[in-house]
Amino acid sequence: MDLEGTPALHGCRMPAEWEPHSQTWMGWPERPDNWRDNAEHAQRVFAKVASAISKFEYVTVCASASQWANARSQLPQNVRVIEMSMNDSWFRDTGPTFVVRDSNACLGNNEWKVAAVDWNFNSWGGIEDGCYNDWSLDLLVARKILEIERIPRFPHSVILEGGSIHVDGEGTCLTTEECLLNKNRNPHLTKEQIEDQLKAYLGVKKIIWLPRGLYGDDDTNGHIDNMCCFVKPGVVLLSWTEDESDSQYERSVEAFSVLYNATDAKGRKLEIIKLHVPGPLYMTEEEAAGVVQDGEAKPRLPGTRLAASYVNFYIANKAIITPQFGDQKWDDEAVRVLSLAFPAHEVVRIEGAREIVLGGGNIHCITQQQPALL
Ligand code: KQY
Repeated sequence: MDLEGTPALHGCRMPAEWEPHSQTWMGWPERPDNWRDNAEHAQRVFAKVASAISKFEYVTVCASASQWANARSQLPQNVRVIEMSMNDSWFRDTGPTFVVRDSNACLGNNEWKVAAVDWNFNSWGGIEDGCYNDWSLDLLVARKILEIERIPRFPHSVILEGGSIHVDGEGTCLTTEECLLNKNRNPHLTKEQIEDQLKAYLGVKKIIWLPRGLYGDDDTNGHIDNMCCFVKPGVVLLSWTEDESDSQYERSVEAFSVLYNATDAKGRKLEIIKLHVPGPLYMTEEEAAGVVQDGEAKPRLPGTRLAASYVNFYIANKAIITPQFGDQKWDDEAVRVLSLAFPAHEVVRIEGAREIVLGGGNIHCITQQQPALL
């Protein structure tokens, strides 16, 4: 069912990721021009992520017709596997952005409490700049999920990926200018008009703009979900490095200064927790050689700096699903920092997350939470 008007007009807000979920949605990787060796390594890591989350909440994995049996065989029985076509498997970006209507909004007997925004999508920048040339199936992913769940939909023409926004559930949205103001998304909209859209569709009151995302995050033009996220209202985690010779350094310092001087929708100053990046990590010859370079998708070149960050974790019910890159020192440090930041959650390590980074994102980018009906 399609709804008229905007979520804010219906009294809705996008809940924070730590609010209770009814389930997590994921896709299943397969395209050989993005995932090396016919996606065999990526599939193993996606299966690990789904399996880890499924210990804390329901998980549905969507796989194409030709991959359904393979996905079913690699995933545990408590994970639901359904058939869905897609161009790639980044459900943070192609899935719905769920919104909730809290119980104090006036509801009739049969009225809905959860709805979702179905944003427009152009493969992270369109034909010139984007990651692949045909995204027609991705455009239907959010709608199909909402049909399955019988959840009402707010269709929207604005191009926006879920990885480009984070909310605190109390009126504040974090994003980056590098992505949301990029001319390859919504060139006809000014910053003020984009703010108005975020307010109307996420139910937020205040937007904190970081200038840039993570160094090397060129696929997404600097999504916020690799750079900075909320831990709870008033507290953020920021991708950090102490190495002044690393190109990441000036981006982190610049973001720190914006966050330090910011206040949120409730007028609070922010506490900033630094989360050191791994590496730097680079794509190897062997990894690049495993990707089919067919002209349909962005080429993958050896020596490319990988957009690897521990901020790209996922908050499941009672668990933090955390990427690990095989960089012992910073992997352990990330687990230490996240355990302190989320004392009521179990921090679960996902080894081999490098395979997701090779495709251009990480655990947060491949997951999408559906809020619980409370
Ligand atoms: O960062 C994300 N939310 C998704 C990354 C997609 C990269 C496509 N190659």
